[in-house]
This record gives sequence, structure tokens and C-alpha cells, in this order.
Amino acid sequence: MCSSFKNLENVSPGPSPTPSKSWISAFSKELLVFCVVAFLAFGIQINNSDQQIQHLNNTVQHPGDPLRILLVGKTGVGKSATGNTIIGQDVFKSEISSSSVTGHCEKFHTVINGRKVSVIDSPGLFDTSLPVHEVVNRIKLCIPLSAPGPHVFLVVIQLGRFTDEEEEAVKIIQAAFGEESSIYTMALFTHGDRLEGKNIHTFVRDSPKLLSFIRTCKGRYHVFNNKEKNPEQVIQLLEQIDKMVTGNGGQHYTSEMLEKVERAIEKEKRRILREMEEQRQKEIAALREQLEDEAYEKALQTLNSKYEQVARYKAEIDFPAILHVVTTLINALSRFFF
Ligand SMILES: Nc1nc2c(ncn2[C@@H]2O[C@H](COP(=O)(O)OP(=O)(O)O)[C@@H](O)[C@H]2O)c(=O)[nH]1
Ligand SMILES: [Mg+2]
Repeated sequence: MCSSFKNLENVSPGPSPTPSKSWISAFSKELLVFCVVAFLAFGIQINNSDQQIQHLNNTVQHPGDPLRILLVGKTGVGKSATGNTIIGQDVFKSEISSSSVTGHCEKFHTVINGRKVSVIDSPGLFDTSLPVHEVVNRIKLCIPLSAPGPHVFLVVIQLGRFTDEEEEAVKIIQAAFGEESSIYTMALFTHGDRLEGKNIHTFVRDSPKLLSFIRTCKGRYHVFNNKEKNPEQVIQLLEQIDKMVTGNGGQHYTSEMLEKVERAIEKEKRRILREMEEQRQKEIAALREQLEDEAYEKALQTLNSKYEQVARYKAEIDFPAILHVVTTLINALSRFFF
């Protein structure tokens, strides 16, 4: 725009009076300065708004990035039914019969109030058709399916039934995903219809076991009645999850966190194996005395895999307890010395 004005001046035809010529050149100079200033101001403005957009992108969850919810828990507690309530359609198989149990991770998306929500359903623990370690391995596969990682582990518990087995299931899940997962964990009670007007908070307070678990979730819980597809309960759940995500600075659980847990469990497994080595050698010697060649080789293989499995199980289940004891000890010692 500025250069075209200059060009006009250059092509102005015929001689013109000197005062007029100097007026034009003075005017042209002022205009040039004005153009440069305006151009710089415009540039700064664009730069500022770019920075503002960048800042917004860094602080607010991108509207295209879905909220990722991973459902975990014991078989039959209502994980798939909860997934269906959130999605607003019967997409996950949910039935009383154990033949319908979710064997692998499944994922469905929906849009709630204009925002994308992904729900990942996982295989349930203590389903009689699969051993616990196999189910745990399958549940872990839900992490890559929730890539880049779930914002929340929704631990599903059936209201009125927090038995020893339920407690064990929750501990196994927590151990599988490690200490770091606790800040992304929230409890969801199903069978809200059983409350029949009773207060959910009183219900939680009345069970010491349940209360102890709720404390590990930093007191976060919500109740669903999956028999009544009331969208208000979903909105309330999302609000609670949003609060938690904000508290976590918008972060989510990641595959790297899971790998860290894996490395720690493997290290602990090798330590347990070293501890059991003497016992293993004794059993090998006994086998050698009783069996020959092929039968011995077969029995040896079975024995070794049994030791591997026992060590892995002990490392997986006992690891958080050991970690807790060590951390408490370090804390106590540091308080004593410093
Ligand atoms: N009354 C009632 N039944 C429920 C509720 N949630 C789940 N169920 C039932 O519990 C059974 C097991 O549910 P399902 O979703 O398959 O459990 P999953 O194995 O954890 O996935 C099904 O018959 C569901 O209809 C609920 O809130 N109220
Ligand atoms: Mg299911």
C-alpha cells in the first residue's frame, strides 16, 4: 500500500512548482513513517495474539482432546453398564451371566455437551475363566488403547458389597498401575437404586474398609444408578473428574508411568528369585533323584515356571506394601536425624 503511493509520486507528469513538489515529498516522508509505524504496530499485535493463543493452548485442555475414562474393577460390579450410561447407549455388553464378561479392552467415544469423551472398558478381576495375572496383563493393555493415557481410573464398586475379594481386586489394580496412579483414581459406586433415599456419604463412612480405600482416592467418589439412564448423573461425574484433572494440572496417566512400575516389579521379582534360589536347588535335586531324562526335563521346566510365577505375583502384590514400609521408615529416620 505504501510503495504504490510512492510510485504515484515518481510518475507524476510534467514540471510542477517547487513549493508544491517539496510539500509532496514532505507529505510522502510523513506517510512513509506512518506506514512503517503502522506496520510495526500491526506486527506486534499479531505476535501478541499468537502468544495469547499459544498460552491458551498450554493452559486449557484442547477442545479436540477427549476426556479419557478407564473403567476398572471386579467382574460383575457394573463396569460395562457404567460405560453404557456415560456413552448414553448400550455399546458395551453388560449382562448378569458370566459368559458375557469383557475379555479384552474396548473403547467407545461420545460427545457430551459439545466435548469429546472416550470410555475404555477393561476385563474384570476374579472372573473364573482366567487367572488373575492374565487379567492384570489384559487390563494393562488398556493403557495403549487409551493413548496418550487415561485422565481417570474409575474404580467401579457395587454398592453394598465391599467384600474381602473386592478389597483384594482394588489392591491388585492399584499395584498394577503403581503409586502414581492414585492421583488419577476415583471410585464409582453402581446400584445407586439400592440407596433408596439413603445418603451415600453415610454409607461410605459406615464401612471402615471402604473408607480406607476412598482415602487412597483422595476422597473422590460418585454414585450411578445404571438402571436409570439419567444424563444428570453423567454430567455430575464429568464435573468431579474435571475438578480432579484440573488439580492434576491437566495431566493424565502415561505409558511411561506403567513402564516404571514394570521395571520396579521386575527388579523385585529377581530379588525374590534370588531369595528362593536355595529352595529351588533343593527341589531340583529331589527331582533328579526321582526322575530321568525326558520326565526330569519336563518337571524342571514346570518347576522353573512355577518359581517365576510365584516371584512375579509376590512382587506385584507385595511391592506397594514394601514401598510403603520403606518410605515410612525413611520419613521416620529423617525426622529423627534432621
Ligand atoms: N440394579 C442395578 N443393576 C446394575 C447396575 N449396574 C449394573 N447392573 C447390573 O449388574 C450386572 C453386571 O453388570 P456388568 O456391566 O456386565 O458388569 P461388569 O462385569 O463389571 O462389566 C448386569 O446385570 C447389570 O444390569 C445398577 O446401577 N443398578
Ligand atoms: Mg463387562
